[in-house]
Amino acid sequence: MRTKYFIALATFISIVVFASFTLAFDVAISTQAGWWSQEAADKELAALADALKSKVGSVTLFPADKQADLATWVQNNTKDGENDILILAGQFPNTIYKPGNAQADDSLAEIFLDSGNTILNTGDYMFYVVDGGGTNAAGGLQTMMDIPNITMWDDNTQMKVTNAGKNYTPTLKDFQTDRPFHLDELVDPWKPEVILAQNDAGTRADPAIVKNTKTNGMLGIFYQTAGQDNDPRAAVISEFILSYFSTTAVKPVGSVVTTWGSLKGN
Ligand SMILES: [Ca+2]
Ligand SMILES: [Ca+2]
Ligand SMILES: [Ca+2]
Repeated sequence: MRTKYFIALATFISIVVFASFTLAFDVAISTQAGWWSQEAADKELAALADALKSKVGSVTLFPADKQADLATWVQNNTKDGENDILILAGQFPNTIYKPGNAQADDSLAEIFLDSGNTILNTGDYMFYVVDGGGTNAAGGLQTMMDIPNITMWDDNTQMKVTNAGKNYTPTLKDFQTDRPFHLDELVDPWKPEVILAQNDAGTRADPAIVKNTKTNGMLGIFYQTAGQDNDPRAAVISEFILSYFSTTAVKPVGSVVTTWGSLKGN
């Protein structure tokens, strides 16, 4: 009887632990770096994967020669009922968006976004660079968001950490960004979702997450900076994902407390 009791207890404890710490979404990381060194990206993004693995559904790293596999991941995670996260490192893989904005709507990447998933970017201007060239230029972000005039210019824009930044990402400190989100260029249904750091006027932000309030798709940037290999990307991005998504994600907890009570009663 005692053994049975302890097996049951251990099982319920592992259910509680699993339910509390595993978030029900998947993460893909494209490691092809733009505007920071590939060596730093490989190291930093492996550290990011380590910080996330076992805490989210799955984490998969896709180097530059695995972009066909990345496209398969994007397709498989587009309409699976989860808000999955694709992380880019400053370049836009040509397998999920036709270079030169040749498919201004309904690319795999845009369908993924418009199905309520999230894309984050670090390094160069979001969606601008393909295989080392500025093939998409500003049109990449504009066609992905369907906002004709949005841009991410302004080198050395001073960012000050917000209260949300202190709350979600304790590692984030004030810094200078080179490619911030222009919050004053957002057009409905896009709205600021979480602003972790911004300029004094509140018009430029990085890191920042914006949301399409019609589709629930989200875009986020973290350290869109030139040649700053030492920005603490792994720490800040993992802190954000594990804090923000753990408070918004639906957790599969069930009736653990009731079960525990009735188990004790026996
Ligand atoms: Ca998924
Ligand atoms: Ca999904
Ligand atoms: Ca579009």
